Amino acid sequence: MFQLTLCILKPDIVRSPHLFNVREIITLILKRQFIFVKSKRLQLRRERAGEFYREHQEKFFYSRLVHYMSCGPISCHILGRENAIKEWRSMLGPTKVYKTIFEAENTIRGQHGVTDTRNCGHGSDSVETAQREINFFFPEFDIQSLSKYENMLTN
Ligand code: RTP
Ligand code: MG
Repeated sequence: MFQLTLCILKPDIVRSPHLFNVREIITLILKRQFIFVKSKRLQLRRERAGEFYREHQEKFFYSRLVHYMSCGPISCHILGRENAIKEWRSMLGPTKVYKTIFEAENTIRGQHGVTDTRNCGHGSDSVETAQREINFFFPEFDIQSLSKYENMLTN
């Protein structure tokens, strides 16, 4: 099933002198047959970062997560593809760094992740989350226009 998902490349991937990593990751995404539907680069305020990750507000890592996500520009993308949600998360790899060492060295987090928090990328985890997260960063985007992008792929 054709789906949209939200992809975020987190601050230490975007921040100079690592700009090359953004290009490298975008190339990898294109090679996996995703389309970039919309992209924007922005810097989150602390409150907005906290709101985005509010489901984690009781967790011990919430404060450092919010600090990290608001410490520099992030690169946000709506990606489209067959099973985009699962495929993008599988490209990202596991949240925990130690898991990438043994099971998923060849993933984006395996290659570029630094710690469990500074794990370089985000991907929506369900259709409902993808809708909410796309709307969070791209309120001007009409999610109902999804079929238009699907047609771009099939025609
Ligand atoms: P994401 O939401 O960013 O795509 O990551 P995820 O589903 O793989 O992981 P999730 O459990 O939703 O955690 C959200 C983000 O919180 C940071 N985190 N730090 N133990 C820690 O220090 C820890 N655990 C999670 C990561 O930045 C993670 O992506
Ligand atoms: Mg998550």
